[in-house]
Amino acid sequence: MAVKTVQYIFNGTTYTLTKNTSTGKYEATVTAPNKSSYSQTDHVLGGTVKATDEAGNTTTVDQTHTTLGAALKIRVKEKVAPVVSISSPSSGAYLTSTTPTIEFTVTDADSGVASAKITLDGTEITSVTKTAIAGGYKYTCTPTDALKDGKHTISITATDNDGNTSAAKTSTFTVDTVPPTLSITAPADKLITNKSTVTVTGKTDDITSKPVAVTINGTAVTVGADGTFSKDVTLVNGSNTITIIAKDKAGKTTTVVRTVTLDTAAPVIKSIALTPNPVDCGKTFVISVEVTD
Ligand SMILES: [Ca+2]
Ligand SMILES: [Ca+2]
Ligand SMILES: [Ca+2]
Repeated sequence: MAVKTVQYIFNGTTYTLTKNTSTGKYEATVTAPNKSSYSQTDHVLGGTVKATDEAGNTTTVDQTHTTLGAALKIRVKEKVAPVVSISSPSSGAYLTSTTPTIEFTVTDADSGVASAKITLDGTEITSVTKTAIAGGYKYTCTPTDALKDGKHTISITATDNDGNTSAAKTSTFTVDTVPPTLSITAPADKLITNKSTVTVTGKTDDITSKPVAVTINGTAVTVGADGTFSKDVTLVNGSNTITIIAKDKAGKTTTVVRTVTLDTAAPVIKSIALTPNPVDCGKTFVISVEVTD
């Protein structure tokens, strides 16, 4: 009556245990697999212990054993946090919507995504739609209340099924619902001039998303730090439409249109008549001139 061998079959490998002379128990040091046991039944890995005596009798116990089985079940946990990726709004984005769609994904290469938490300006959004993607989920939500103009920050953390929580992933974006201001100081609307160049001057500003970009008839002009701009526009004879558009970083625009008429042709004097002619001393006569332009 002597034990010959004690073996442990675990995760496809057979380990031969050695007797600890001080305790009398059979032992081996086993390296856990590199993969989480979360996907296994009850999230644990089983195993088999096989004892053989010198006479060749064998006793086998595995995880299904009524009394000893539970002791053979081991939970293997991975240590890699899930990966959070914010699809929108992207960091630095300028938005014109006060209820922008927020979309992000969470994936985990091993135990899988257990939960995700999103806060907007520090307040959790609890109504979130979740759809499965490869390795995790895509989450979609909108702000609980309409956002005010200005900067906002979303922050997302996620936890996997083995309890690993990601560092917070954040995105700071700007909501801007107000178009820029635009005032044109020159030319006056409906100006009539004989100069073939007119200087367009004005000033623009925006509360939320400066700098403002300005175009005149589609051509970008330089805008100073104080919002002023000045640009010569060449006129053609007749009516000229000058369209000035100011656009903030969110894409909100304000448009001003000036109509300027260029007239370089001098008037034509076609006829002159003095009536009566001759005229008596001290009496009146009428001068009548025919002029066209
Ligand atoms: Ca993980
Ligand atoms: Ca704006
Ligand atoms: Ca004329």
